[in-house]
Amino acid sequence: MAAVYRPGLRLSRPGLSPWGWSSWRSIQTLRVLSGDLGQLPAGVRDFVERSARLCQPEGIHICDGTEAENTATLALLEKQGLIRKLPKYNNCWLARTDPKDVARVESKTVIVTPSQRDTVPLPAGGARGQLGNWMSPAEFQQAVDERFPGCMQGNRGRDTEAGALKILTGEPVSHWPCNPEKTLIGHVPDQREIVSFGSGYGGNSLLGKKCFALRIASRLARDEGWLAEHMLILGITNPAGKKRYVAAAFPSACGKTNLAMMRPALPGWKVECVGDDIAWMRFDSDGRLRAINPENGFFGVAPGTSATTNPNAMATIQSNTLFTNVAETSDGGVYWEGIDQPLPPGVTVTSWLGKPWKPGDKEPCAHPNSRFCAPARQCPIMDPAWEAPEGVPIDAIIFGGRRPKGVPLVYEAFNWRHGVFVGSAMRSESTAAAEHKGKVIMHDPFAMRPFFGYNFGRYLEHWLSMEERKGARLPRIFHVNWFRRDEAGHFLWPGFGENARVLDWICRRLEGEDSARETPIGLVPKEGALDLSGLGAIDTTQLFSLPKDFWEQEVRDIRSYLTEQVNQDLPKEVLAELEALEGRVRRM
Ligand code: SAT
Ligand code: MN
Repeated sequence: MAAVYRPGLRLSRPGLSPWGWSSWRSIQTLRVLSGDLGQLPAGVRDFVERSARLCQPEGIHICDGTEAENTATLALLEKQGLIRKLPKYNNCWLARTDPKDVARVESKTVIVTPSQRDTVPLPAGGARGQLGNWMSPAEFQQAVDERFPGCMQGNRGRDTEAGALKILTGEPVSHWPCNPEKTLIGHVPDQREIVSFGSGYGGNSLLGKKCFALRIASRLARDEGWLAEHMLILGITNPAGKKRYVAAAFPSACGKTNLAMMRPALPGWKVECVGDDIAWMRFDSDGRLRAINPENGFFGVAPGTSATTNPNAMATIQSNTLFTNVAETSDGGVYWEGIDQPLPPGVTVTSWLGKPWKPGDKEPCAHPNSRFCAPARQCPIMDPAWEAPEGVPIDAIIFGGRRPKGVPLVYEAFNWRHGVFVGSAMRSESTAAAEHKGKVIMHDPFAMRPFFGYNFGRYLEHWLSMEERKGARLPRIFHVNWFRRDEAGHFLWPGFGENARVLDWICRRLEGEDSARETPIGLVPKEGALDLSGLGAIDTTQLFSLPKDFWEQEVRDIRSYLTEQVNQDLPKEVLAELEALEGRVRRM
């Protein structure tokens, strides 16, 4: 299965593929180092053979997925100097990548369809589209032809590779195999194909993750009537033993993994984790929305992870974990910003760039997007049903963002259609890209902006259509914001384990409790309905205030984003929800 998503491999047969195979140089024999080509299903074998003829690797290794194979692969990577052992833990490893290959590259991530509008809405007034990148089949064919022929050939003195060692003419920059100038992450949804070149970073090269489980799967889901979403899934049990499952979508830097593994601060409550990043959801024959996590592990951001912010993640990564671009301690451990662990006397730190580092240095010791990659089963609070093929029943969907101003701690959508609008209008503060100054509030509808596999307008139609499904019991939709600040810049809400108090209110709403009051933007907890016992002073007036001038500006921004970016493809129902919100804000 893994091979299907490997760089350059295609699922289609030659006769059916629009991409030409004829120009590939043929090689006489395919050297199979491990496994038996003859044992593969005919389609897979065909695919491997054609890919090998194209890329010309020195040998072919057919994965068997065994522990022995894993051990041998780690040993090989260690020998090649690509990873090093972290002796402080059990079977943990550190990879330091080329500093140019540290994150997803959105500008080089494309969806290939004959018609541009199948991939992206055409923005109004010639504005630059922000909802994905389209590439024509002809341009894509050319890009593939420029990159793949012979790309796995060793010892050729060229700096091109996809899986082979980098050999530069001149000083080697790093042993990390990558080709940042030529990186391309291509998706061909009509053919269910992914073609990835030039990057070893998780989101670009673990093709079962964002490429398949979100981009290709969102298109499959649209065709087949289900949902592939950028959502965590968690189970929450109240002190009386009543359990509910919720799914939640947050843009990056909003603490998705922390919420998925939360240790509730409310006594008697229990949270269990089903997944921290992706949810595949479909209605079962009883009309319940059921979710599975299609992943086997966690690929989480290391900086900021600590025994305080996420004790369960810290427990998960003590063994069998591959770290990338974190700092290393002289006693064979890992280190990063916000790990919240004092360095033992005499222990020194080497930064992700391989330089000596000490606390107080200006540059961070770990790359801000440094990661841990660990098996999900090691998380102490994995839900007993996390691998259940039928999935877990979802009662609520939570959208959220990092909003320093104006957006209350929690509100509930009036109904499904309003909830779809709330998802479309999601925004979040992110550390600005280099070309911006300071922090900016970015639109990130459904937290899916970099992951849509097809036109976002049609995605909205697909979500709206769930309402028409016969017998569907639609989950309730909520919006949360843990990050509101007061005038002095202090957080108004403690967050982390205390977020269980918000989940408690959501669960009580699901039970039918009359604990909400209507506001122009949605339903918020009635006075006293949020359990704040033992929390000390919380300024609920500020936490839930809805400044008219803020919301006037917010609806203006949402309108210009949706009408410019989604333009002709904006469903009339979503536009109607926007107009209804504008009217309510006007009357505030
Ligand atoms: O950057 S990745 O796509 O690999 C991980 C993530 O954003 O969830
Ligand atoms: Mn993600």
